[in-house]
Amino acid sequence: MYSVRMRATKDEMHISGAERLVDEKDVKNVTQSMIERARSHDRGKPDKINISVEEIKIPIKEITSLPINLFNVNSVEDGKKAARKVLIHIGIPDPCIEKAFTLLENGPSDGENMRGAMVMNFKGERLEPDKRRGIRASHMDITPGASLQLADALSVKGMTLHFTHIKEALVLASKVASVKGTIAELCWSDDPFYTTGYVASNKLGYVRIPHLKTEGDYHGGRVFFVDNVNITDYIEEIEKTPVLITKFDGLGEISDFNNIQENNT
Ligand code: WAQ
Ligand code: MG
Repeated sequence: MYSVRMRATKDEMHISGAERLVDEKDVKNVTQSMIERARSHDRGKPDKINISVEEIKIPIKEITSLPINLFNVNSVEDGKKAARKVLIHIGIPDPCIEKAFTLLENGPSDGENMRGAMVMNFKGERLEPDKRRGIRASHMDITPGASLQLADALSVKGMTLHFTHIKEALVLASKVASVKGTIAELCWSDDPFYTTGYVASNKLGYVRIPHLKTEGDYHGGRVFFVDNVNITDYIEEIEKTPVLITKFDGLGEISDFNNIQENNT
């Protein structure tokens, strides 16, 4: 298997990125479609596209995805409240939640977005060594079979339009949740026209929240909330261990937060 990764920039500013784990025979097609995708992104046309193709020489960890739970809200205010409630339910301390929101809302890297994620412990300390770059979850993908299960579930809900976004975020969140020490993740897009975000955890799955920022806002990012980690080992596993999702764990809805179903897998 090969890890194929793409990163597109304009004037050294991040525009888009993508990655796959594929058989040798698929490397050519996948690189080509990544280049096409990089050149038609909402954030603008890149002036540089990097593609890396790397043979994977260590065993690939196979996992089941997190289940998706739709938490439907109608405003950014309600969306943020929902995300806070979910994080509290998972056990993230309040001051950490406040700090995470403030950082993501204002751009965690001197007002700019980071390329990667912040890592925050339960004292609210940021553990990522490079505060501009953050840490990058990488070397992960989903099998065609599991991807089809996801596509079917989304189509039942009339959400096919969001398939690609959801798939990529679910793959990342499932890998991150599978790494020892991760308690939760908070994310929303840096894409100004994509307002959906999520709170992911082994406890409650991938809780998808349609409004975490207002349209036109180009701020976005990720926070991995961790407890009891050796940061060097943690980063190594998030960035380098190959993970393949072989099964999709289903799609549910949260209508009443007080009756929220815990994920016991
Ligand atoms: N590892 C860690 N952090 C990353 C990575 C990565 N591989 N890729 C992106 N980030 C960080 C970085 O700070 C970006 O600015 C931020 O996350 C957002 O990235 O409909 O599209 O690719 O259910 O814009 C979530 C909702 C969409 C999907 C998330 O993120 C849905 C999204 P984006
Ligand atoms: Mg983006």
